[in-house]
Amino acid sequence: MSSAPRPVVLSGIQPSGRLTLGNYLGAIKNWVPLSATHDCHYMLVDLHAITVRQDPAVLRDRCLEFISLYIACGLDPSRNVLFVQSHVAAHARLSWILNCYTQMGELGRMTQFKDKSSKHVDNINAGLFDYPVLMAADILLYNATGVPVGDDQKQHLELTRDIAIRFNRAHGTPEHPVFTVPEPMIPPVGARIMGLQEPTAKMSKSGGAETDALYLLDPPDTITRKIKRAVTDPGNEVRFDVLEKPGVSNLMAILSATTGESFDRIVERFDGQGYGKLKGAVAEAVVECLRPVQARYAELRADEDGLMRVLREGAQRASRVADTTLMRVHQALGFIPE
Ligand code: ATP
Ligand code: LTN
Repeated sequence: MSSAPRPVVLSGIQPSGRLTLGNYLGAIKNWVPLSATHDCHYMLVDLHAITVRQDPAVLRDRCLEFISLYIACGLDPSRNVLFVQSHVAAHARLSWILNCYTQMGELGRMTQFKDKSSKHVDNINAGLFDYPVLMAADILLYNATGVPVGDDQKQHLELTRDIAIRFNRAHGTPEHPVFTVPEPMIPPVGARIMGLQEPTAKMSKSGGAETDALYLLDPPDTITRKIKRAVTDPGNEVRFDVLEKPGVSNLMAILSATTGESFDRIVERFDGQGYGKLKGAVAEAVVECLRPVQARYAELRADEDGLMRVLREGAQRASRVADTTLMRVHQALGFIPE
């Protein structure tokens, strides 16, 4: 009996620092349940990571750390295609083609480009500018219908959709589009976790102060200490108000995303109790949420041969889909078949 094709999702994270609670709550946590209903592809985007200088030995180690963490967070390699972007040549190949369908002005408007180029003034390279085109290639190669990401990636997703629609108009027909136009899948809570020291900027795995981010592999006492020292706001009332109370609102978002408790319930529970009690509860919730992940991580990271097997198999499965799309694009462009 043939069953209808399942919708496809694809997402990725740059191995450009240590994974944070923001990466987990905004992205990975939401990837896990999707394998029940979707064909899931999750990458380590190492080609994207080198838009900022990386130390080669650290990058290699980090990729193995990330893949272990993906699995430890619940991404079973038999139910999800887990792979490294640079292992699938079609990403770089499609990216070149899509460059010719993207305008300089579109890329210049990307807020991530503006942020990163102001942080890395001595290395504003063409790859940093072109980053969203490679991301569009990542997504379009797999015919992804949905892309589960945090809120900060919405603008890149909109550009991907524009590029796909433009290419389809030029080279497809309404009945036979070349590319599937993807939709963003952004979680309602935890979509943007902010820094603990700077709650008006997102918690980031690279570049921020050590105490600004909670890392997935931080020991429990470090997590507790960082949360206890998180910046809060004047007054002592626990209430969700991103403008007036960015620090407290961020702690509430972390608590809600880790325990499932609603904002109303949190306000009720901490009414008249002050920030100290809230911080204690947040610390406990984060430690409990990460405990099983950290335990499983240690076992997985110790088996490097096993991790390499997962990556090889993932690359083979991913290449089959990606190469088929690339050949369809070549045909649409009039390139002589290989
Ligand atoms: P970098 O600091 O190197 O730019 P990053 O921590 O912003 O990295 P990315 O690799 O750019 O992480 O993003 C990976 C995924 O994690 C994306 O889906 C992104 O939306 C999500 N994400 C990153 N930071 C946060 C955050 N603070 N809150 C929620 N989601 C986040
Ligand atoms: N740009 C993304 C990482 C990324 C990605 C992708 C996310 C690269 N390729 C494809 C989803 C789909 C970021 O989070 N900074």
